[in-house]
Amino acid sequence: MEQTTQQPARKKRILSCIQPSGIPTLGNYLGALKNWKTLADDFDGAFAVADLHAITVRQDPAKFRQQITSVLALLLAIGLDPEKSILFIQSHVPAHSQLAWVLNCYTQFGEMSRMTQFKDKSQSHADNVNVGLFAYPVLMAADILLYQADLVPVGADQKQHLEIARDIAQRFNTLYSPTFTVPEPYIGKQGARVMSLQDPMKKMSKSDPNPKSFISVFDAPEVIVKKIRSAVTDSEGAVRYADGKDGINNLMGIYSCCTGLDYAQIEAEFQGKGYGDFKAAVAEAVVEELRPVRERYERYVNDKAYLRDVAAQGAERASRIADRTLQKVMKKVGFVLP
Ligand code: AQP
Repeated sequence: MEQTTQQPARKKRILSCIQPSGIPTLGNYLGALKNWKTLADDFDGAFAVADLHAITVRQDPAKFRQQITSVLALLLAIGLDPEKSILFIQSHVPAHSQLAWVLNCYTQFGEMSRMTQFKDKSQSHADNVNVGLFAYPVLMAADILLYQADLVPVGADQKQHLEIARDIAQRFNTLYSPTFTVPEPYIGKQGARVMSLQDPMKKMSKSDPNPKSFISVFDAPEVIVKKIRSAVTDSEGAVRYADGKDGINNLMGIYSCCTGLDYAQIEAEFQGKGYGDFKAAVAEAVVEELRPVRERYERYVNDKAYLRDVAAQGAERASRIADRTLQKVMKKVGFVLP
């Protein structure tokens, strides 16, 4: 009797990146990193330290070098397994810059001009509105398309960029022949959008010049307590989720992410209590949430040899996939291959 061998279904590939533009914040952690371990279990995951993206804003070389290593150690500390997922540093895979150049020539100036992140960042970095900042979404498209990623986790702020990556992929596929997988957004378990502790209308950002506005994932417990104690609230004094109470809403969101309680349960817990008690509880929950990450991070960050091995192995695995895609692209465009 003839036997049919059933191939196991290929897991979908998911790609996610984080910029080493500072020390990652509680926002990066609750909004993205915390979910990456689950994604790595469910999908074929590739996770990158997006150092090329980070130089769209001026970086101090010595600090930048440290931040890159630090973010790689953090990927290990959140539980990603380098044997299972591909963990790599973007600049170690030259195909990212090469494909980005090619894709620049398949992207219209008008499309890029509509990107809201460019408009925002060119206001906040008015002294350095560089071409890299403008072309950032094209590099992001190259990141995604090189790996033929099926899925990309996106927060609200990155939706427009994923749309552009899809448009570029479709355009190229139509002009030549199917080359790129057209990526879909991955809308996972609602990741929190954490806001600045000093200006809760603005998102918490690792490059914010005011360190009181963010909690870094490596802040010591006493620093976390101090920063939450000085978080902006309002004069009402009641812990409830409502329009116009951005500071309290933000702290409730953080508390909810760390404890799993919903807003009604939080309101019940703090009924009749003041903001002092509430802030102390939020601080304690954040300290406990970040404690295991910080402890594991300390172990990895000091093991330079291991980090070098992880980066080298990751770059090799990533390059194998990325180079295959780049070769296809170069051939279709008409370059003479070496
Ligand atoms: N405040 C936030 N709340 C929830 N999620 C957030 N992310 C960033 N800030 C928040 C998510 O973290 C992932 C990695 O982000 P990134 O480093 O690639 O870039 P970013 O969004 O520009 O992060 P920052 O901290 O604001 O960096 P800078 O200050 O350099 O611009 C992404 O999934 C992002 O959505």
